[in-house]
Amino acid sequence: MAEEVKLFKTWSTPFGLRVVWALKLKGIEYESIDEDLSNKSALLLQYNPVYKKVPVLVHNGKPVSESLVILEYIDETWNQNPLLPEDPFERARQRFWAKFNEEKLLPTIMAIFTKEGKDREEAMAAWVENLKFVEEELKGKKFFGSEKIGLADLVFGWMANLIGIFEEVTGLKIVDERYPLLLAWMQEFYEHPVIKDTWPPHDKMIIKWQALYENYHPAK
Ligand SMILES: N[C@@H](CCC(=O)N[C@@H](CS)C(=O)NCC(=O)O)C(=O)O
Repeated sequence: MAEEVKLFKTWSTPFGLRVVWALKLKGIEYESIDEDLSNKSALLLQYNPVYKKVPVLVHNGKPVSESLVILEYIDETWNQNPLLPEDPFERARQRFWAKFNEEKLLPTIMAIFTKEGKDREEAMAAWVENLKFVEEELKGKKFFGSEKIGLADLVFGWMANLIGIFEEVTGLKIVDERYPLLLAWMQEFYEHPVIKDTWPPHDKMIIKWQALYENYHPAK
């Protein structure tokens, strides 16, 4: 039976991009379905009734939700170009950094983007602390796993694009020269042959994030 692979996402979702990258790295053909989150389709609600979010991967009719779960599903289903290494300790490290991104980096960057005054300063201080750990982890490596893109790189991938967009919109310097290894990783990831043509249009992203920023920081 021919495989049927569908991906429900939006044009801009960083969580969906992770899945796009995993499928591309594995060379899996798929149909992309872009949702309008202000008017979610009946299929999205049927496939992801718990979270009602994108991405959802539907493989031969079976839906898988939550991007980290989807990445592991893809890796277990299609063995070529593994996202996770063989060694259990190295696998644990990749998962650790993925969890660190979700639990430490994402909430902090969103606080920097949405808050003002003391709350923003506290978020910035937490961000700087977190980046020190990332910088340390990247010592002597091109990617988190070493020479090849792996699961943790896909999870951190949003930084390669969104940090620049956030800097443009907020006027803040979010990743500075104190983190040369992270900056080099961002560049390497952004320009990777499998990744470089997948970024959403820059102008459209600026408009989207500018509008969100103005919602959080209305002119006084
Ligand atoms: N933890 C989820 C997060 C996914 C997520 O937040 N998706 C957003 C788009 S970027 C969404 O679908 N939001 C719709 C909503 O919150 O109603 C994952 O990793 O897949």
